[in-house]
Amino acid sequence: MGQPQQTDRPEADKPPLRVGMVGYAFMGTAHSQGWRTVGRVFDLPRRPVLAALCGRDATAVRAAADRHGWASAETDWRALIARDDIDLVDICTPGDSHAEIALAALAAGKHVLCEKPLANTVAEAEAMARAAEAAYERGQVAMVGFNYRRVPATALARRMVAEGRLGALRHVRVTYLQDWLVDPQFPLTWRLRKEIAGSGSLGDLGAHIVDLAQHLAGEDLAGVSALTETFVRERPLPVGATSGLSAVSAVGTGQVTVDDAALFTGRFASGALASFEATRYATGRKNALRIELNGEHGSLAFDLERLNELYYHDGGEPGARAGFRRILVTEPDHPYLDAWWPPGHGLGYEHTFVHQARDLVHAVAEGSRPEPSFADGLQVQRVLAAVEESAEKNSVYTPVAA
Ligand code: SOE
Repeated sequence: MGQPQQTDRPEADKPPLRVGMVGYAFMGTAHSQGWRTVGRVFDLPRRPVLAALCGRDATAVRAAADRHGWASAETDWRALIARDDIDLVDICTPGDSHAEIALAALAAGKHVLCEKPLANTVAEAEAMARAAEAAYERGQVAMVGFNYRRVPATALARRMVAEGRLGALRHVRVTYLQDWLVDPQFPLTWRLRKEIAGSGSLGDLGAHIVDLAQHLAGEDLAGVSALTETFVRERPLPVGATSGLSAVSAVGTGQVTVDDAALFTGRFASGALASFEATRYATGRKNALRIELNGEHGSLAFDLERLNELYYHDGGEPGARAGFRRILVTEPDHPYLDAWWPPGHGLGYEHTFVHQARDLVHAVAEGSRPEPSFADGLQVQRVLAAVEESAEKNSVYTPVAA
């Protein structure tokens, strides 16, 4: 990650970047925090303005706009996109509307930030990546919201891999464990419906770890072999609005149409092997994204539940002194941290959205290709599709002989 261009200009003199956001639930709240905070922490080349928030329910979207600091509210995303006082459209809706909104926004000349997974199908993601590439030629940028690239510790890990500190990679081991579906009475919210979410743990959590693994390894997966499972196939229907990962009580039941858990192995083009586990049934694990990379010269390990730390083993150390050591990732020369608190004071989950906004504002102002691009989102989508295909064929599953 390059250092930001310091402008030292008064905020008022900076050209505004007027953001219109669609969706205001969990991710919309997180992105709002990012947009609201970023210009106060980082010295940016443009000044983000929270211009308009969009959602279907007029009363609820107005209340959310007031709560999160958006200047106006819209109830139709087409009207939002048609506004000429919006420069960038931020899409925080479920996956079934990503492609339609992103394609319309790009066609209307807007920059776009789209939550992960990029789309619900490879065909949608291909259309989005094509449109983003054409829009880039016209000076627009499009980024997909894989926010875990922007934890300072994961950004540092990427830097260390790129510096060659691990040498040739042998293993990438990743898990993303949550437990909010353990209760079979948890209602059938949109995240459990294929027509809205595209897939279950795979698209929601698996997308993050596929992106992070490929990003840290610096290469793409060439193939996968997978098992998926839906443990609870019928759940109570939710009544009324759902928010975040919670929902209120229910009347009747409906079918779960997505995976509850996905386990897969993968092979990188270089020959490195990877393993992945994405589940919402890891009782006691709340948001445990863990990744370990083992290379010929060393290893790195990260755990999102201890996100200010990165563990590093330098294989060149004499055996008597060698071992994983903790790097407390809070120094000013660690990624993003020159703008934050003194060493040791630490950051959290929401700061990843501030960093995402920071990097996107720089890409817009500098006309650079933002990362992760829609092409990166498409590559993740292809991996997810390969996982589903492998799981359907049961190609990984060799029954143990009796
Ligand atoms: C729910 O599983 C969820 O909110 C994901 O949708 C997010 O992408 C992840 O960051 C946290 O968990």
